[in-house]
Amino acid sequence: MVKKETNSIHVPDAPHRPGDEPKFDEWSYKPEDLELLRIDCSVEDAEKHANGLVRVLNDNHEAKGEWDPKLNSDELILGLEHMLRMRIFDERMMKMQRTGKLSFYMRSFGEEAVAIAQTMALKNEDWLFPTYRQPGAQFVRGRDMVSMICHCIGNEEDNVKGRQMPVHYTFREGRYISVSSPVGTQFSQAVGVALASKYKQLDEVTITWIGDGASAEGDYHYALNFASIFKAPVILNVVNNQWAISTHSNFASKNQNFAIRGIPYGIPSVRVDGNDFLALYSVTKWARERAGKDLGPTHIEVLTYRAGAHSSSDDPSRYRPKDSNSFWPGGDPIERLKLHLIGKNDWSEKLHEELEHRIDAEVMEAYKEAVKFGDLANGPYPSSDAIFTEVYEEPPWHLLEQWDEMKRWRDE
Ligand SMILES: Cc1ncc(C[n+]2csc(CCOP(=O)(O)OP(=O)(O)O)c2C)c(N)n1
Ligand SMILES: [Mg+2]
Repeated sequence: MVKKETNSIHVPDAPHRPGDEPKFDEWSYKPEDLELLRIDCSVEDAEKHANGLVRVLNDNHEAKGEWDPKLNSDELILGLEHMLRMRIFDERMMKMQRTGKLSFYMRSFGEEAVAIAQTMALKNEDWLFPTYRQPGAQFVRGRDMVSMICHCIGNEEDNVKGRQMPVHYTFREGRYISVSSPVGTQFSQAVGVALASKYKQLDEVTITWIGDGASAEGDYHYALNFASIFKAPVILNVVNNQWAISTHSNFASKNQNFAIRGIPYGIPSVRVDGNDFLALYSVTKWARERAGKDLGPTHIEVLTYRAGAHSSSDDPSRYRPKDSNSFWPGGDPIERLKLHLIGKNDWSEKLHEELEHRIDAEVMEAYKEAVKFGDLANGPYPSSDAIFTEVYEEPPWHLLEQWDEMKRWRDE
């Protein structure tokens, strides 16, 4: 066997590490750069949008360009309120986790606009296939905060009876499908549900999200292929927040533009500023209209930044510069929408502060209500029988055997 001199495998390194100045390319994209696409656009028509970045809010927080969805102030204030609710809820839940009241937690910090703007752009009968980074969609669909907290605690009122990790919500009434711990599985399931709606001739669209890291999995590619071939009414989002726990997005894709990966599959693809509420809303509404008119799937890269830790078990200061989020060219989604509204004289710092206080009280109230159904340290918890019930209509013999064994051990 003849060995070559250079046979090492190329392993990409992150662009910045602890102690470095965070390195982000400056954005030259302006809201006026990209025209509104026709809903029946060809894949080629969208190439410019996949290579560029759809924005509506400019650097002075004014809404500009053809993608401005022209939402009225009530709709914008509602969006701002949902985002603020998500952030305050997350902060409170993290404190609960740190004081031993929750076992684990994951925040949407810096990415609040994604699920909230995108879900607001849909119809209520549309199906949501989220990851753990889109719980905000539930606020849009009217989920009661007490039941969300009961799930995170895993107490007796947890609607999934402790079978899932915290933040892996299921909200049937809101068509918010169970979050899957094995990342990526939701992508191809979403395409299947979209095809079922089409087969049943229902005016229902499916939206799904996958992270930059998980988009390196096969599920992502199967989903795009199926969606394209069968013209599924589905909106396929890759949320590129630059990190998959401690792994930079350059590990998931050699090409750092994730949007254009939809083009060879024949799917119109767009890249959007994920911290721009208006741009996200607009692109999603456009994609919803395409799907609703049977024009097929849309693939969207949502360009954003994971401002906080991956989860309560993670310490990002070990692998990326501290406060790197403050260098992100897309800024903060809440601050940007707030300044936009203030600029239009529809909002003020005072109203903002009052809203923060009101939501903070709402979260505390909900937490106190939730622990009445059991806390992590003392229970009551869902019965251990729930491991065996409600999975199979008729549990198979080997599970019945295990169930008996568990009862013997438990009741001894
Ligand atoms: C199939 C699978 N592999 C690995 C993991 C462990 N894991 C959980 S989240 C995560 C990172 C996912 O990153 P990304 O897809 O970018 O989503 P983000 O957390 O950034 O929103 C990993 C590796 C998992 N849950 N499932
Ligand atoms: Mg990621």
